[in-house]
Amino acid sequence: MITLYDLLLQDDRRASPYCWRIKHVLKHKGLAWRDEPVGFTEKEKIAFAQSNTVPVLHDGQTVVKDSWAIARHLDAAYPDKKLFPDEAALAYAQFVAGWVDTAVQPALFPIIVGDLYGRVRKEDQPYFAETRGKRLGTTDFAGFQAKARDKGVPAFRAVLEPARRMLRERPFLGGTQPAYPDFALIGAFLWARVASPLELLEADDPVAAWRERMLDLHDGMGRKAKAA
Ligand SMILES: N[C@@H](CCC(=O)N[C@@H](CS)C(=O)NCC(=O)O)C(=O)O
Repeated sequence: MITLYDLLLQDDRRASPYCWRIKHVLKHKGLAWRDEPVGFTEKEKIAFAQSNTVPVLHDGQTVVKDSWAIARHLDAAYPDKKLFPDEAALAYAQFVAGWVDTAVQPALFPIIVGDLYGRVRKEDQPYFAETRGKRLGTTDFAGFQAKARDKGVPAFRAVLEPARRMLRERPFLGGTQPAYPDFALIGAFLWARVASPLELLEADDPVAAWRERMLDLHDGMGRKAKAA
């Protein structure tokens, strides 16, 4: 039995980009799992894994924290439909995941933070305000977001340029089939979709067409998730 500890927002919304990566990996491999929702202030639920963050995966006797470690564990434990068949695939996936972590998600955060705060569970809002307020230097998240959008939306689109160049020539970052790089990037878009009604992309952007393909995967798993 696999249990995935997943971040819980208001009205059962699930926004965590890192958890979305793992849900895509589980579906890709055809694995069933039990979902365990964790609010921002319910750290006791993941203390057994010595983790402060989700995703945490409990797979039989094995406990794994951190999305990259979880993806590697699942690929080793369930070798069907390999994500990382060789060192080149592993290296490419690690690079794209690192780019999403350090460039794509940081470019998204300022332009959705007000909407995200509005969807955090009421009981978790003081925690979010304290932790994210320190990062941004303000707890007026709506005001911060409004100011950030003018420059922030074009800046976010510019960050996507490497993916756009790839997707002009092939349907997925993985080539003809979706792979871990696609799961990492769609995680960021699902975070935004669940948290905010802001349209991030121009209609004719190849990244927008790719996003539609990704939302259709696995019987529309991403598309069916409660959006903002
Ligand atoms: N490097 C970690 C990052 C995980 C992470 O930051 N998760 C966020 C949710 S998206 C979290 O649990 N935050 C809890 C908090 O801020 O207290 C991974 O890849 O799993």
